[in-house]
Amino acid sequence: MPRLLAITRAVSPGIARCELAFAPRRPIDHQRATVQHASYETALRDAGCAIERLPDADEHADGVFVEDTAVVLEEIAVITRPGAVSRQGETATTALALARYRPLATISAPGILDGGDVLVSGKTLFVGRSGRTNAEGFAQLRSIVTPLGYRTVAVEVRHCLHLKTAATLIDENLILLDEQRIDRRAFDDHHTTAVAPGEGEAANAVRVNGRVLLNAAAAQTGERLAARGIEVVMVENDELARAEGGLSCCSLIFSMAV
Ligand code: CIR
Repeated sequence: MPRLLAITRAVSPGIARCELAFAPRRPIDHQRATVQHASYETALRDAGCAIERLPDADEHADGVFVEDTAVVLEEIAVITRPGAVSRQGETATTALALARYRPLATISAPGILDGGDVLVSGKTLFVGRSGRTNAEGFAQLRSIVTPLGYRTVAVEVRHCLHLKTAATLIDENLILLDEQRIDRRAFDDHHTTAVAPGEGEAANAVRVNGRVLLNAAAAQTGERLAARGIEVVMVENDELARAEGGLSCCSLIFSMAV
């Protein structure tokens, strides 16, 4: 099994000033978010990841959501240009860290693209066209990855922040989906399985070394996946959920052995 690295970043004390697109602004308990984030890192370690924390970036309220700052493939890491202006400064430290593991490419203005919009399944990239990823960002990503043999498929995202807010690859060719927010027909050659009713937050999960880390608030979905033979680990994330962040948002996971 290749050694996996998970890049993370501590929760900023300014997290309550985060960007929000769909969720109402509510208080966020920094201490509680930090404890839940530490449990998340432990779950990643238990699943076989080494953890590398980026330097603290307290000035970036959303800095914990490192997923949005890059798209890491086997051959290359694409440093994004986040769609929220307040987040664009987050990418510098991600680029420094990733340069040790991959050649880098970058998305540049007027393109915007958030990593949360890019769902990678083998040699296919499903790319959300959301409030954070525009046509130019999509076109730049496509021109970077097409020569590497990847197919890019644009997916309309209107009812949630990012594509992966409501869709996760949880097994080979199988996507866990909140059908209220993302149309399953977007995933042409893939199978899909829906989250349990009322458990939309479960659709943002993390697949790592054959396990699926799932939002602890989604017990029924957990049972459904376990019944399919999938190893499920429940992880609490309700505090960062107030910042519209799910489990996948808090890491960039990739193989070090390239
Ligand atoms: C934002 O609006 O950018 C943050 N408050 C949440 C980002 C969550 N990231 C993700 O879904 N990949």
